[in-house]
Amino acid sequence: MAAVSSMRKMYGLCFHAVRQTAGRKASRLLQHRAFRVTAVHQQQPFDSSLEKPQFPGASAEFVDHLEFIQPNVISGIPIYRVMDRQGKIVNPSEDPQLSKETVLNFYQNMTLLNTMDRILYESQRQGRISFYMTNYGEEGTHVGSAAALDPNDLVFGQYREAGVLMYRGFPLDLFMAQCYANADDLGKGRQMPVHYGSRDLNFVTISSPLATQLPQAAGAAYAMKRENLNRAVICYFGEGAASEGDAHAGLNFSATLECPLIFFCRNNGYAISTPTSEQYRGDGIAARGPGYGMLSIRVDGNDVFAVYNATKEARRRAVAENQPFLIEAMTYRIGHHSTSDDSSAYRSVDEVNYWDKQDHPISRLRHYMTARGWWSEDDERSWRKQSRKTVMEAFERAEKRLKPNPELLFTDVYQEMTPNLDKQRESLWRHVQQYKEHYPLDLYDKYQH
Ligand SMILES: Cc1ncc(C[n+]2csc(CCOP(=O)(O)OP(=O)(O)O)c2C)c(N)n1
Ligand SMILES: [Mg+2]
Repeated sequence: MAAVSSMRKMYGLCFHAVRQTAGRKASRLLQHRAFRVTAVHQQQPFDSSLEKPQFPGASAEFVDHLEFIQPNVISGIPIYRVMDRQGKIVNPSEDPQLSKETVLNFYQNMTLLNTMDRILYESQRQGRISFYMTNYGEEGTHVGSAAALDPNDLVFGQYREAGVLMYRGFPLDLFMAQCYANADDLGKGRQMPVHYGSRDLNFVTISSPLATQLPQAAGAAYAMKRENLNRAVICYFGEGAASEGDAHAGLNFSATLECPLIFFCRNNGYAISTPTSEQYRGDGIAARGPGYGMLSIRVDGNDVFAVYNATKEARRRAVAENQPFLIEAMTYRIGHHSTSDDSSAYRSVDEVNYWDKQDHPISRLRHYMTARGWWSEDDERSWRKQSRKTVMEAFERAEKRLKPNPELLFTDVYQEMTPNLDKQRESLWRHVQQYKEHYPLDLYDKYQH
C-alpha cells in the first residue's frame, strides 16, 4: 500500500501543474487507476483476469494472445473538400460564404504568384539570378491557409510557400530584391534566392536544411502559450521533410507541451525525384497524427476553400485549447523541384499535364467565380496583362539596383567585430584590391574602404 500511496502522491503532484481541462481528465484517470489497484489487492483468491496494467503512459488492457497490430490500422484517411473539380460546392453547409471581394483577392494572389514564378524562373534560365523554386500547382494551399490566420500569427515556412508571404502583403519589389540579392534585400544578400523572411509580416526567414522549422515552431508556440498572447504558429513543411528526425522532435514537443501550433504539410507527391510511394509505407502524413496524440485532418490542397476551412478551425481550436493540429494538404508539384532539377527524368508528361489541365487550384477557383458572374474573360485578360506588367516593372527595378555593401558579410554575427572576423575582412579587401579587374565594386552599394 506504501507504493500505492506514493503513486497517488506522485500523480497528485504532477496533475496539479497542468491546465484545468487536462487536470479534470487527469483526475478521472487517477480515480480509475486507484480503483484498479484497490480491486486487485482486495480480490481473494487471486484472479489474474482482474489484473490491470499499471505502466505509466499506457491506457490499455492485458491480452493473452499474441497479435501484431496491423500497419494499416489507420488507413485511407479521407480527403476533406468543399468544391469539386468544376468549382461547384459539394455540401452547401461547408461553403465558407466568403465575399466577392475576398474571393477575388484569393484569385489575384494565386495568379500573381504564378506570374511572378514564371518571370523569375525564366530570369534564372537566362542567367540573371542564380536559382529559383516555383510554386506551380500549390497556390491553393498557400492562399487558403494564409487567409485563415491572424496577421499576428507567426509563420515558419519551408521554401515553397511564397504565396503565404504574398498574401500577407510582402511587396513584389522585396521578393525580387531577395532573389537578386540586391541592396534592398532584407537578408542583405546573404541567402540563396527564395529564402525570404519578414519580421514585419511575422514570417521567419527560410532555412535550407529540411525540417529545421518544426522544432523551432514548437518552441515559438510554447513561448506564445506561456505568455498567453492569443497567437498561433503555423509551420509549413513538405511530405519529404516529414522523414527528417527534426520533424519528429517538433511534432512530439508540440504535443507534449500542448502548443498552439498548426503543422501544415504540403503533400505534393515528390521530394525532388523521390515519389511518395518510396518515401513512406503508412497512410501519408496525417496518419502519423494519432501517434503523437494530435488532432489531424487530410484536405484537398487544390481546393482553396477546404484549406481555408480546415486551417481556420485548427487555428481557432489551437489557440482556444492550447493544442497542436496536423493538416495534410494533398496537392501536386507541377514545376521541377528547382532550377537545378529536370523532372522529365523521373515522371511522365501525361502525369504533369493531368494536374496542370484537369485538377488545378486556380482553374477550380475560376470556375467558382465564373459561375457566380464574378469573373469574365475580359476580367481575366486585363488582370493577366496588368499583373504581368506589375511583375515586369518590379523585376526591372530589382535588376538595376546595386548589390549590398560587401562589408555586410561580416556584420550581425557578433555585436562587435571579433579579431578573427576582422582578420578575414582585411584579407578579403586585400584580395579584392589585388584582383580589382574581377570585382566591379561600382556595382555595390556604398562602397568605402
Ligand atoms: C537535411 C536536408 N537534407 C536534404 C536536403 C536536400 N533537399 C532539398 S529539398 C529536398 C526535398 C524535400 O521535399 P519535400 O519536403 O516534399 O518538399 P517539396 O520540395 O516537395 O516542396 C531535399 C531532399 C536538404 N535541403 N536538407
Ligand atoms: Mg514534396
